[in-house]
Amino acid sequence: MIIVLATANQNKVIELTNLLPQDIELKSLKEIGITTEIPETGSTLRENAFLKASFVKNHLKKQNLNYPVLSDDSGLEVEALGNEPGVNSAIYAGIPKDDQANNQKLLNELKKVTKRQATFKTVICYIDAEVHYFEGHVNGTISYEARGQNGFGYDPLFIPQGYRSTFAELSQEIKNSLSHRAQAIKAFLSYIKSE
Ligand code: ITT
Repeated sequence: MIIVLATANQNKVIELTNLLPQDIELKSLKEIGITTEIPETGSTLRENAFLKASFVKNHLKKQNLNYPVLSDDSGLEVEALGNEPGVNSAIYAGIPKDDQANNQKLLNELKKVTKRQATFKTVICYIDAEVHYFEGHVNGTISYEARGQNGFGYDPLFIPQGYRSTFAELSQEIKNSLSHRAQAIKAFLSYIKSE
């Protein structure tokens, strides 16, 4: 089985490759000839996940290719910030997206805040003959400073519930056993197996 991954984020590609079984062959956007950025103008993770997957599906149709497409839209919801940055997580500190600037902005916003609960969410949109959605989330807290070298994005700030370390301090294996993305992929895999 071949699936096209509708993401330009190399770190997501790495995680998804580790989370999906090896008998699924993954194709990147580059491999199918998409090199421009796909617009994410939706107001929810679900809408943006659909925009990315359907953009790629339409591109494939024009080439008479019928591969299924999988996209991932993720966001960090911080309780004390009214669930921001949420759907705007990628461009929290402005355009172009910059992980370090996003983390710095989040730390600044939470400078005097002790209530640091947050939830990381992923919505996967999978388009085969139909459109399917799979969701995952993980609860946690935001650390007081960036810690760790692993992962990407907000990983240096996100401490999953039950741990003292940030995702960036934990191994990829541990992150992949409990992350928002892992939960969403688990739901996706049970759909694939039922097919
Ligand atoms: P694509 O849209 O091309 O898939 P993106 O990086 O724009 O890539 P999102 O819109 O889903 O993806 O990104 C939301 C933001 O959340 C972005 O800043 C990511 O770096 C960050 N992010 C996503 N998944 C994450 C994870 O597992 N750990 C930490 N940060 C993550």
